Amino acid sequence: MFRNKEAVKWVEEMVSLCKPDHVVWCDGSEEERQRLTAEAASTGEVLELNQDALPGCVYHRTAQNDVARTEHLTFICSRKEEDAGPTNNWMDPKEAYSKVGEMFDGCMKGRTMYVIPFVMGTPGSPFRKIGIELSDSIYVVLNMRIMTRMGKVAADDLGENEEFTKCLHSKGELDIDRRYILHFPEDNTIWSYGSGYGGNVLLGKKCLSLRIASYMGMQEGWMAEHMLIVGIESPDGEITYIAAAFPSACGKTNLAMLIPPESMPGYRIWTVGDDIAWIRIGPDGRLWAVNPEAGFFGVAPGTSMKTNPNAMLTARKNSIFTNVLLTPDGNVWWEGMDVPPPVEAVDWKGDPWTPQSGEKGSHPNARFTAPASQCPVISPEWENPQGVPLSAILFGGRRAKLAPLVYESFNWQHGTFVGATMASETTAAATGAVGVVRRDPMAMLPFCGYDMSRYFRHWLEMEEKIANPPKIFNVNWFKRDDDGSFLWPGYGDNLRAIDWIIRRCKGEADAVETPIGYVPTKESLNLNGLEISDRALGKLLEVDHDAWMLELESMQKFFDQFGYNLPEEFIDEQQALRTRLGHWG
Ligand code: OXD
Ligand code: MN
Repeated sequence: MFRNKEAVKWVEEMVSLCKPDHVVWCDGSEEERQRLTAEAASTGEVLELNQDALPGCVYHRTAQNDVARTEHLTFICSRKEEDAGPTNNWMDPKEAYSKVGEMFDGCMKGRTMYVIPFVMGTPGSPFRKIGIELSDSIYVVLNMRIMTRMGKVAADDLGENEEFTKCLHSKGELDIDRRYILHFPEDNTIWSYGSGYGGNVLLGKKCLSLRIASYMGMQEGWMAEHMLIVGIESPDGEITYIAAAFPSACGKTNLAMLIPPESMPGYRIWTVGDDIAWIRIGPDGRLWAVNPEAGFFGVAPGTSMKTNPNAMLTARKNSIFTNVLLTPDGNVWWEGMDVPPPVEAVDWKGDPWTPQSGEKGSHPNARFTAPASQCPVISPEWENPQGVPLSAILFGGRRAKLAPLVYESFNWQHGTFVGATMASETTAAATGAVGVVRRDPMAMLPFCGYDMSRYFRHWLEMEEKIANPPKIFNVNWFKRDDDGSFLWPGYGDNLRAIDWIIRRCKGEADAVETPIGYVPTKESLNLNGLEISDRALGKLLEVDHDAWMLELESMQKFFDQFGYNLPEEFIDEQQALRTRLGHWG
């Protein structure tokens, strides 16, 4: 299957390092899936679920210390420390290869190494990237099979000469003290040791398609972003594409598959991607976005037939469920599934569980891995090698206070500043405290593969190359009232804010100019059929002068770490915001 000499040579080198008992070259066939599933089932690595209820589905539990991305163990190993920037962990590549090389040495004795060629993007597209992951985990192979175009198709696409990303993974001992996720941008190489959690080990996803690709994009003049992509069809049949960056577990999958409220007849949603966008300038001077992935790795808890029926339907077959609750009849359940819990079951840790036990049955970061092609509203354009043209880019996060429901930035530079000053309450997708506000520029803080101040400059420099830039907006579905309750219903009703955005792009919706940007007038939002008090709406659209003054100080603290490397444009934007607030207050 493999003609690529470079690939064969590299695999041989890694085999002599890791010393597996066997090496299996994956072809991505159905026969292979069945064989590997049976093998993993025989060792307990996966469990076959009830094949009547969930055909082709399997279940997996990770180690209890290995349930989320471990940002403190994730490193950018650029040759120069300053190229990793102040927001990334850095390790000298020589030290990294030697220290973690010792861990890889002999780590696959008694195990099999799977060679997984994969394509991120549509095979044959000039914009796709090819990687080869070597892993000692069948769970990884089965996930990569869903999340990427994997096997023969990738080996064929690679052909003889092309560059590919060298991805090496071993579960190692699953010991958190011997866990490292290393990126070598200058060598187009990723090493992941000691974890079995998706974000750390499905190396095509965060590691290649964001960290390594963001570095490639900076060099090659395109952008790799932590964004969903969705097409919104309005009642006149026109489809407008938008991309939206929200931090992990803030509802990208829900927005990408949104069901329009009944009171908005004629609208349809077309999913292109739920997590990653690769964005380039098209011949028409617009930005065009592709989803490099082939599947969804979605957060299960909170996903239900009410909140995201399309995700539930997508994951009904040929899917993998990780760290959810397992019912006695081989089915799955999680908190927020909106069906009664089983009377007794086995929880994500493998312990007996009852609804009375007071413990969560599934881990808050439990996941489903499901093929994008099974999504009932997958866009007919989702595999278009050229991507889809973007009319708007949205930034957003979880903010109980401050950020209004939606506002539009004044221009590209201001929009870049809005993205760069994004903040959000932390979630269970990464280890560490949950619910703490942290700055997360463009939702890329954990995923930018190089110095973030250079990344900001890359965004700013794109401006003059984009003849027809999309408009940039900020949204916040999570604003709370003084008693802690959410002011906005969220989910399907988020289409009302999106609808305003689309009409703004067409110059058809009213707004008030405020110091932070254009905020909708109450009348300009389509609120047909929505019960919301005038007071709540007022709070949702409010721009609180004093709170924004404090926000300026907090932005400053975040920016301070970049020192003189912070783009001057951001200092200008901060000053301009301060002046506008001064005139307004
Ligand atoms: C993800 C994440 O899994 O952002 O998409 O953690
Ligand atoms: Mn993500």
